[in-house]
Amino acid sequence: MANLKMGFRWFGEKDDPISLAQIRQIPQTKQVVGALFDVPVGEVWPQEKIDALKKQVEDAGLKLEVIESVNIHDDIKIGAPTRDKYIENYIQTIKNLSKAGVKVICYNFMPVFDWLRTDLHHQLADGSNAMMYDESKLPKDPEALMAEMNSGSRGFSLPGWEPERLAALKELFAAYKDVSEEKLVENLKYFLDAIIPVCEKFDVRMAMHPDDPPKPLFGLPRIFKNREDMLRIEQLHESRYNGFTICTGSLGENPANDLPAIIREFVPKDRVPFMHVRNIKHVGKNKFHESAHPSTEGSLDMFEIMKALHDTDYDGYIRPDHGRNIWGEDGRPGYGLYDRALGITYLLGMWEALIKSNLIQMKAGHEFCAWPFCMPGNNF
Ligand code: DNO
Repeated sequence: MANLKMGFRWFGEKDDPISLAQIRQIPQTKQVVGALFDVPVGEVWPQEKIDALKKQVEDAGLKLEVIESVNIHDDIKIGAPTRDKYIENYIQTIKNLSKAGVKVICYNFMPVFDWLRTDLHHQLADGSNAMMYDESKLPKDPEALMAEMNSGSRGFSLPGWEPERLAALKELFAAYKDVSEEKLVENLKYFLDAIIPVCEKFDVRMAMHPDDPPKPLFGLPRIFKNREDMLRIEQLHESRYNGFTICTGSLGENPANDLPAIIREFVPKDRVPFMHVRNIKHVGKNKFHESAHPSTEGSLDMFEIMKALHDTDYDGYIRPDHGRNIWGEDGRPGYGLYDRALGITYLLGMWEALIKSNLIQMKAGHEFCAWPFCMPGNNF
């Protein structure tokens, strides 16, 4: 019987208005999905800093088993001659994280920009606000996009938008000039071939995050957009340590992506150590806003997503993803407390119903699984 490990993303004491004590009060949520945000991309994460974060999390009664993200230096994605040095650093970071008991590293392989939106505070009819993407409003000039993201963030750092890295945006774009989709895939393979044997030895699973939005933008290639891309990536290095974060919101931005089918295909292959589960609402072509988690509020069928996880005995890590800012909260775009906590309660409510209805069927039939041992957080 599947055993969900529910988590909550946290940006650290200095940079997150949400405290660990608050996270501790969200029912059934034991995992903090954390990171070191003050180590420049490409450098080794020092053991003492990792250990300090772990201690802080554990002192609050929580666990630190998933890191999101250890970002990848652009030289690795570009395939620059200096990449080996950065890969060595990455390997050392994997070893250090493993020593602290980390089991999963979420990462992405998107050139230049991580996720992007055209409005970080789109006003919804109910008075809350959420992030929005409207391709017709996407500036042609990446510098203009960067300025909009920065001003929209209202002083919060945005994950994957490191100002020091993006300061030289023109140079960065020039460095990617010859990086085609094929080249980017080759560079991912080079990276995976170097790190996955280390991950196997140190028992840390890599969980690649989809591109968000899942399409090429600004002439930059994107290589994790759909099921076909996942098939290609999993073959680059055959190992359960070369896995995916299935982010329902990111993949769901393309209505052609059938999320329950993707879950039903890749979870049984043991390639999914981490799930991001959130909803979005399509409001036009290439136009969506993020929404509250329930199916009624967006375009994704969240029950079918959870049912696919249940039916495939998913027992990995999971977290709610971007929520709205509600009840007067003016938090980091996508990462307020209240709406993500509501999201967790909704997801776990469905999970309980899925488990109990299955138990009733099993009891009526032959097998028996003693409730409540099958609920998240209960190892048995
Ligand atoms: C945005 C996040 C991404 C994600 C990375 C994973 O809010 O979904 O920044 O963490 O792409 O590497």
